[in-house]
Amino acid sequence: MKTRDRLRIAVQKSGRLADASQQLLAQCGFRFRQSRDKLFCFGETHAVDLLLVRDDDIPGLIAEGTCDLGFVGRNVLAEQRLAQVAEAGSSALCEVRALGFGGCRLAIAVPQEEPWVGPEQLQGRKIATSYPALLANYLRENRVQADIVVLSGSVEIAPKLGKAEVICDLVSSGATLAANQLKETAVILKSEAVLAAADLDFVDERAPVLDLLLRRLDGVMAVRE
Ligand code: PRT
Ligand code: ZN
Repeated sequence: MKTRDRLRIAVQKSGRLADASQQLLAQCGFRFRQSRDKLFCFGETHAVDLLLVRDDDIPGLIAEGTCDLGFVGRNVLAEQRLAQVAEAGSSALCEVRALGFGGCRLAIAVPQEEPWVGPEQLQGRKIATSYPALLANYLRENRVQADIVVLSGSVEIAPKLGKAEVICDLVSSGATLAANQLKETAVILKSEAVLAAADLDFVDERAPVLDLLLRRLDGVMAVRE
């Protein structure tokens, strides 16, 4: 097992979770100095450093041991966990805490004029998504066979482009679906930002820092509730 004397946390560099992640760490009393290239933050108050990355890279950085923890959407963590299980038979990735921001849901959306009776109406359809593993799981659980069309972005315009009739995408206000004449139906996953990790049985100096971080996070979350 690798040893290190500082805890390393992956956080989103820019995007929906970036500011709230850094604010939460600040509320926990952790202060950082950002490197000139803005990719690394050195912990000034505690032995905790941040790596600023794309959210999609966070589970992989944790799984390979480059980072010990990450602040990432449950949707990204769950998708990559399932992909690892499919590929390697198992995954050490796990959710340590829910963080109470970045709330959204991964949902099936159908054309507005189509009545929703249940998952069985997805049988034989083309469904566009950026979350193929989570969607495949949902379809399997509901004994439905459908054609998954994997898109890395702009999933909501797939029906207009004729790539799929139905989509499975993240929704928060619902405005994007409405603008594309789609409506939300089944929710596959309720998501929010989470603290992700793989192996937390540290035998080095990271152990006391992790304890402190978790205690402070729990304290901040309790006050926020
Ligand atoms: O650059 P990087 O890869 O790091 O960022 P990204 O562009 O992949 O992710 P980003 O910053 O958009 O989202 C990061 C995380 O925020 C997601 O993984 C979710 O956990 C969470 N989150 C919360 C959301 C939303 N709400 C959300 N509404 N992520 C995306 N959306 C998108 C959705 O895909 C759809 O296009 O917003 C649109 C729908 O929003 P409404 O309000 O119109 O319903
Ligand atoms: Zn991303």
